[in-house]
Amino acid sequence: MNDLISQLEVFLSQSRQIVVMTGAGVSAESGIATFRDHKESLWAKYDPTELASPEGFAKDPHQVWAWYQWRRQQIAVAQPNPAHYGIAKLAERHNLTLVTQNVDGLHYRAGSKNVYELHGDIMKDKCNASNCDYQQPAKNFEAPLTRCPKCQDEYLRPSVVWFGESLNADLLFKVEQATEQCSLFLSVGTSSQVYPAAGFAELAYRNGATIIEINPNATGLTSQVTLAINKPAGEVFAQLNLTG
Ligand code: BJW
Repeated sequence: MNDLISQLEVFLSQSRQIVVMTGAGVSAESGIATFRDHKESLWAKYDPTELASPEGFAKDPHQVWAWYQWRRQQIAVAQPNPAHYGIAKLAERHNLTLVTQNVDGLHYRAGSKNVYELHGDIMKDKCNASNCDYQQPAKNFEAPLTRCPKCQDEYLRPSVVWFGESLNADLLFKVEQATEQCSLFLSVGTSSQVYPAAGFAELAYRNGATIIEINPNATGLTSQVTLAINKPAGEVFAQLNLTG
């Protein structure tokens, strides 16, 4: 482990522009369940790919709403871990773009600024109607499903990106630009299975950037990385020298 940390420190110190892409694994040590490697929770009982979809919401809006309210309660009491804090600290001394697939806001709570949240923010509600722009911070994590107060047409839903829905085009453009310019792409705690997010590491690879992955398990990206650190992200960042 010490040798891997030293190698990571060397790569970081030599890099002009860094993109950090995080996924659910970065919040695992904060007690938030990941999507695809959890055996013992609600995640095992229900298929997240069905719940996190417009079809799932249309089929059973009350169940999907209850699932998100449960997750909001979990996230509200969770604390950022050394990986969130370490990434925020890295940005103080590097030209770093932080991109996350997570909707939990823990990077912001750890002090990161300008986080590109590709899949939205679970702590906001929006109207499910495509022609209504109503959005508000979610305040009551026990409240039942309600109709949109503005249009009354559709239900409110969490302001996140479900399967089959488009990501924000401006955000994608900014991430693409940063990825094309980076010399180091750090992939932390993502299974690299969900697109377009997973495509950015591939783009960085094609452009000749160094790819480093921090993940206890191998992923589809692992064969393309220069350095794979098969350890939990919080442990890795806790050992990284982030001063100087
Ligand atoms: C640790 C750890 C520790 C554990 N430390 N690590 C191209 C090819 C094929 C398909 C597509 C494609 N382009 C688009 C698609 C379709 C689809 C897609 O990608 N499907 C794939 C499943 C095949 N994509 C979409 O639909 C996207 N929209 C889109 O592209 O629109 C245009 C379009 C539509 C339709 C067709 C074509 C184009 C939207 C994707 C939205 C994803 N939304 C979700 C839910 C968000 C809201 C919510 O939270 O409920 O986002 S799904 C879920 O997956 C969530 C996550 O952000 C995302 C990624 O998961 P992540 O973060 O990687 O988590 P896990 O659980 O998979 O992995 C955790 C990892 O952590 C593991 O590797 C562990 O080992 C590791 N780990 N502990 C470090 N301590």
